[in-house]
Amino acid sequence: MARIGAVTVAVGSIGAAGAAAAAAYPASCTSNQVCVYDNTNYGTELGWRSGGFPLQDVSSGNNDKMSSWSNHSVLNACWYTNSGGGGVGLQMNQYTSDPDVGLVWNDQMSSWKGSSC
Ligand SMILES: [Ca+2]
Repeated sequence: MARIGAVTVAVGSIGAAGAAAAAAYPASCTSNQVCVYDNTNYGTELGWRSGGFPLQDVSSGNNDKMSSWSNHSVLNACWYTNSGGGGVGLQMNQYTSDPDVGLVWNDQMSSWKGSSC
């Protein structure tokens, strides 16, 4: 009896997590926008571009500050640790958000584009 109960709970948890991930855009990142934020959990919006935007450097004031992002567009996007698409490129998949890029990649974004890496 206890075993059956545990299985039921596990299935329910998977369903809830999947639904939350699919709808997890910050309110500030509306449809067709790719948005980047200072601090984790979409703390302060550094800026946004429409999906498919060309490669460009981050402004000097926003350089090396990004800690979270949201891609609310149909196209993949990419951010780079150096200007001009240099350094390491990290994908921001279509219809995906990341509330915390992690310690290794925190405060490194220097350029980005609205297409795959
Ligand atoms: Ca950088």
